[in-house]
Amino acid sequence: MDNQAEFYQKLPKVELHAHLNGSVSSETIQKLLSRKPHLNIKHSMTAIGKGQRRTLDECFEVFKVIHKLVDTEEDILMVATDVIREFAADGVKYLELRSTPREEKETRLTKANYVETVIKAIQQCKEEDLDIDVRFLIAIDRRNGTDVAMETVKLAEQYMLSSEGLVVGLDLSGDPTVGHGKDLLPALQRAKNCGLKLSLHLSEVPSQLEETDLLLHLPPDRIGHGTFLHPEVGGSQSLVDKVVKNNIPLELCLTSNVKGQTVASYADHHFKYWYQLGHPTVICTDDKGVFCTDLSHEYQVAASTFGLSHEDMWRISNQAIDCIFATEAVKQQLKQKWNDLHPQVL
Ligand code: 6MZ
Repeated sequence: MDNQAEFYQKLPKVELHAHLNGSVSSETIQKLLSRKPHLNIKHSMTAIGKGQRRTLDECFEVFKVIHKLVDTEEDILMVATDVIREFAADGVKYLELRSTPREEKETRLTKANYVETVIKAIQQCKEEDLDIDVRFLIAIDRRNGTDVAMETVKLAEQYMLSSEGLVVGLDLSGDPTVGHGKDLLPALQRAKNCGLKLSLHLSEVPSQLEETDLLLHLPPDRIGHGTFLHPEVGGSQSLVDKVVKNNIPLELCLTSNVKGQTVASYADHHFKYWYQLGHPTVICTDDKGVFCTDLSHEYQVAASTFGLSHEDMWRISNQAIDCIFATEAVKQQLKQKWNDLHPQVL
């Protein structure tokens, strides 16, 4: 490992935008492939390697392949524990994992089993004494429409109350070109009213301005991507003003956006716009397995692309603590951890 890579690995980090099934490493994929050789799935179908790019549509096909490989409680438990251990090994001290509860008739997996298995994985990792605090955001896949969204919110509500603080919020994700946010508004409003925190994928693709404007009225607690919010890329000043006025942090995933071709190059990434504005942004991975990255690498790429120093990157990771969905007490513990680690890292 060179000096730079070592610095970013040691830097304590917060990961707030990680889709469970997009985060599966090649090592775990290998284990899944050997469990299900009959599916005839190749490694190249589950990840987008160095220098490769795909359209966003093609990325969503990759998730479908991974879902075929992860369809039992046993698979989910292995995938979730592996992903948590990998984030811990990469220096992530606080992680919010998000995942869409799935029902699989063939393996008799129910959505409740799905959620409980992810919770079990988080609890198992706690017992291993890993230096990482993990929470769970239950995800709505927008392509499944109004009724499923409401059902997902009810499930999230139930587990928010029974998971001892592990389920903290709700994510809205899925193919941004499918469906319209207005159909999901009642479910999202209900989630907000019952105390679930909301992280919504907004303006991940162009031409979603009306939907974004509508959903910003909730308002969400964080925004995923927000690639096309600002006027320089066809967004609008009024959207930016709403985000700034409500101080809504943005979760930014550089490699994901470049490989998924919604952003032309690292230098063109909207990180620059929001960072220069002094608005809270959190560097995240999105799908570390599919996009073959890790959070240390994302920090290193942001620093080298935008000429930021180690001190700047420390500040960015420290400020991410303010954007987490866990309680104020957890924030204070993390701030303390960062203070303790400061002399060893910088
Ligand atoms: C929107 C995304 C995404 O939920 O099965 N997902 N949604 N934009 C993205 N940008 C690339 N990346 C992942 O993890 C996979 C699911 O996360 C969402 C999609 O709904 C995908 O099916 P889970 O753990």
